[in-house]
Order: sequence, then structure tokens, then C-alpha cells
Amino acid sequence: MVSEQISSQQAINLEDKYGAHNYHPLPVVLNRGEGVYVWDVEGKRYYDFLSAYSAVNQGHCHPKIIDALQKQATTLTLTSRAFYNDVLGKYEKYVTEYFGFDKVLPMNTGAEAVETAIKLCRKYAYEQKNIPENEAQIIVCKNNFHGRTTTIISFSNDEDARKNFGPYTAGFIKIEYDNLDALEKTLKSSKNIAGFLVEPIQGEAGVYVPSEGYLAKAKALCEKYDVLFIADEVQTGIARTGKLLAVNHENVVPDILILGKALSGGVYPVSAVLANNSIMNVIKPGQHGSTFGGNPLASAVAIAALEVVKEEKLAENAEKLGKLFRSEIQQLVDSCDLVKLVRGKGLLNAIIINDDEDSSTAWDICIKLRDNGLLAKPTHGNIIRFAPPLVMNEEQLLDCVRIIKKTILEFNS
Ligand code: IF1
Repeated sequence: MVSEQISSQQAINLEDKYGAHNYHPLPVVLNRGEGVYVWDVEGKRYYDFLSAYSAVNQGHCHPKIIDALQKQATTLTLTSRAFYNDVLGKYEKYVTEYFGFDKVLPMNTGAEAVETAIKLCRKYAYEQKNIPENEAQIIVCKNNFHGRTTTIISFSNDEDARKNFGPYTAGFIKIEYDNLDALEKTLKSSKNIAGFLVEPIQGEAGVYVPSEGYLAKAKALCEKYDVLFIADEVQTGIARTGKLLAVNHENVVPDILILGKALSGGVYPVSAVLANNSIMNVIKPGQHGSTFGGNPLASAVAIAALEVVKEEKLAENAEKLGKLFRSEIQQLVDSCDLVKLVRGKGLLNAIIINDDEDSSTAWDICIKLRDNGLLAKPTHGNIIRFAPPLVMNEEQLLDCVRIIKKTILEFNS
């Protein structure tokens, strides 16, 4: 069944008829991925400039990661945590030393890891800070995106993400992103503040890079008020922004680190929460878990995915090519009024189209980019995110810049 060839339109029709309509994909049907490229069922090749929302930082179907997957898949895929297995411990040692924390709690999706971090933060607050039970508050930022569970969308201000999914989970205070006064004012306002959950760069909101020093000062404020600094690096982590973690740009060590997406190179759902013993040890047997969390397949894949990041110097490459990308696209900003600005860090960038939020211009540009051999998708309205795999080389990046310039200029004519 899977190997049976179908046309793009047939594939689209099947999804329309049998699949929930919870996405509005760009009309392109992919059937192969390799490195920075994907192919559609008609055999046309594209540059992937979304990287599955920064999950395939290591490039599509990286041979080393696929090899690890295949080997483990024919040996032992899942034991549950009812028993030990011979891979999880090795992975736990590897990933905790890799990021510099005492312990890891392995989960599967980013949202599960965010939920885990919220539970960990609350439990720590009740048991180590004597915050009255059920009174813990966690500060979050407006325009956040941390996943789609009911608790997480409870503190979203994106109506599409939250409307008609109530009643909502209590215990969250929203403040302006990149606003230290708002953070300090809220930290001072109550003794029940347990944590501050923040994206080092707001991805879905449109690649909002905060002011230089924001993360370091926010961490210092959290220390001053004895509040846990929780970094959601699901999208910004794993070398995407030009450092292993986006917080590394400011030498910030979070109290709780949340990882996902490219932790597996896009080969398998793997997420993780890392913390030191004083925090992680509040979780006792039977208090949290997941059927697939920490399974041998995930562990083997994640080790390989992280080795690739180091062996292929993906952070350094993202830093270098990101600078080149922004300087090239800046020329476009300077020369044509359709593109208002370009912003980002490493290879997490976005352009703002000079049209209003609900115009279809950004979408229409992405359709044209598709026709010209590059796949990207708007985030909100008039913002197009550009996030290629970090294995891209300079020649490929400049080819992509050429396609983007050509498309925008065609569009502008
Ligand atoms: C969608 C984008 C959205 C995330 C951060 C946790 C999660 C995500 C910072 C949850 C997931 C994905 C989800 C996907 C679109 C994409 C996304 F910014 F990456 F583009 F939505 F904002 N923290 N982001 O970015 O991880 O449970 O998905 O594994 O839901 O449409 P997940």
C-alpha cells in the first residue's frame, strides 16, 4: 500500500477526505528527503527551508542517524520503563554530559517535555520553596508558543490555538516578551512565583530575537527572586541559532532545559527535560512517565543525532551561513519595498512582508518560492520563516538566496 505510486492530487484528496483538517499545508506532496533537499511525487527537487520546523537540523535522512535507527529497530524498540534496558542509561549519561546537567527526564514530543517542565517546576515550588499547594504561578510571555496541550494553550494568547478548548488551566501570568521591567514587577508581586518559562527566540510569533542581554538579565532576576528559569529550546536548540543552545549566546544556564525536534534529527519523536539533582530529584517513582519516554530506539537515535551536531560542526555552520543569509537578504530589504525587514540568529530567520497580517501576499510568495524550487511557509500572516537544515553549504545557501531574490523581485514587478 505505502509503496503504491500516487499523484500529488491523489495524495491531497486522500488527506482531505480521511484526515482531520488541522493543518493547511502548502500544496506540495513530498515523497523523499536527503540532506537539504526534498522531492515531490512528480520528481521535482526543492530546497527545504523549513526543516520540519527545525526538526531536521541534521538534514533529511542523515545516514548516521538512520543507521542507528535501523540497527536498534531490528534489536529492541520498546521495553516501557517497567523494566531497564541497555540503551537508556548510556543515552542519559551522554545527553546530560553533552548539555551539562545532572539528570534528564526523557519524553517524546516537545509539548510533553514542556508539560513535564511545568509539573517539575510546580512540584519543586511546593516541596522545596513551601509555596502553598495549588498556588504556584509560572510567568510566561505573550505571543508564546510551547505546544498544543490544553494546559499549554491555556497560557497562549493566539485565539486559533486556544478558542473553544476551555476550561483553561490556571496558574500562569503573561507578561510582555523582552521586557525586564515587566518581569521584575511580576516577580516582586507575589511570593508564589515558581518559574519563568521562556523561548530564547520566539519562533512561531515570527522569529522575535530579544534585545542583547535580555536572557542573562532575566536569569539574574530569577536568581534574585529564587524563581526557576525554564528555557524552551525545542525550536531554538540543537545548533539552530549558531550555538548549541540559544541561551549559550548569553552564557545563560537555565534551571530547567527543554529539548525536542532536532534532538532526534527528525527521525523519531524524542524530547527531554534536563535539570540538576536539587530540582529533578523531587520526582519520585510513579509520579510521572510515558509509555514511549526513553525507549531504546529514541535513545539510540538521539545519541547519533547529537554526535552529528558536533562532528559536522553544525552550530558553527549555522552561525556563518546565518550571517551570510541576513546580509544577502538585507540587500533585498534595501532595494525593494515588498520586504520590510529580515531578522534572526544563526539559521533561524524570517522576513516581514510589507503587507497587512491577513493579506495572502506571504502565502502567495511561498507558492512562487515552491514553483522556483524552495519550500518555506508563512508563520503569522505576513512573516515568512526561513530555516534550512544546518548541513547546508555556502554554495547551496547562495543558490537559495538567488531563488528568494528572484521570486520577490518577480512578485514585485
Ligand atoms: C504545530 C514552530 C509552532 C515549539 C516550541 C514546544 C513545541 C514547539 C518553542 C511543541 C513546536 C511546532 C509545532 C507545530 C508547528 C511548530 C511551530 F514554531 F516550530 F513553527 F507551532 F510554533 N516549544 N513547534 O516551537 O513541540 O509538541 O510539536 O513536538 O503545532 O503546528 P511538539
